[in-house]
Amino acid sequence: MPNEMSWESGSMKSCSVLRIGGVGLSWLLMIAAGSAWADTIRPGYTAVKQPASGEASHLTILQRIYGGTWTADPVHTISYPTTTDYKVVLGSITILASRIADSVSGAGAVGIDGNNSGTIADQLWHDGSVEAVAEAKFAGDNQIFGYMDGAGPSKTFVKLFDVKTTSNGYTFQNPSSSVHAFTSGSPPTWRWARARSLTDLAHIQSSQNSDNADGLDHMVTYQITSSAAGFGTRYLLFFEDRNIVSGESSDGDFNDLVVEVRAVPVPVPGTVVLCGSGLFTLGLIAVVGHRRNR
Ligand SMILES: [Ca+2]
Ligand SMILES: [Ca+2]
Ligand SMILES: [Ca+2]
Repeated sequence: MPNEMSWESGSMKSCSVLRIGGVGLSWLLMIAAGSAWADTIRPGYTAVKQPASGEASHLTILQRIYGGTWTADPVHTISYPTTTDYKVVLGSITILASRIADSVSGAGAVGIDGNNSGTIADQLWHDGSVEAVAEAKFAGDNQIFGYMDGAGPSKTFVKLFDVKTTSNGYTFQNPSSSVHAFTSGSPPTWRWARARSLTDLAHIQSSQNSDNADGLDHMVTYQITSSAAGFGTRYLLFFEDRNIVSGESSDGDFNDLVVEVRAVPVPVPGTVVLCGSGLFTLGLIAVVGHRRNR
């Protein structure tokens, strides 16, 4: 990971809010970067590049999270660097990981509960109470997961949790997860975001391309669906934490931070919320030996 410098991790214990100023990049730079990660074979999607030696690919990460031996979905089988869907068959259970479009003109927001109609892109999200769980990290940089309310132009980053780990991989200290009820807007709308630190404004990137210092996509999304009872609809978010700007390069591997998000019932004060390995996943665990490491 030659362009992934180490970064001193801060210790943040509580939810923090930060307002981001303007990025001040030149118009020419934005134009040059606009197509840097676009998939030329599958228009509207961001191409994911092969990770550096020692880091896990999307295929490997899917297998680690959900179990089994995954294959590229024949409908969209194209080799790196590009956009690929995946699937696994585990006895009578099939799990599909289908990419959500990234940059489609006129696309709507993604419904966290999976109730989507028409064309959607992963830049904006809407509706509901959400559980977010860190699943993987392959980056030298510190990772903080959160969101920005609404569709902008405000870029107020709200932290949901620090991704607490001392090394690359799949093992995290608790609580590298969060349950949050979005309430801003009708319907509630937000952008997912990650940060290196709360003070490094250039490296707070959201799912909305225009929020980012290089104007590029920094999050690709798979919608995860399964025939397993109780699985519901989940989304796996894959972040790229470096910008394509003067003096900085990015490898475009989109595995620097991986977070699973899904709709959950609105939390009631005083109740215990079962995260990740709770009731929703019990059925699947029995079938695929689903491993959660946190
Ligand atoms: Ca995207
Ligand atoms: Ca990267
Ligand atoms: Ca990486």
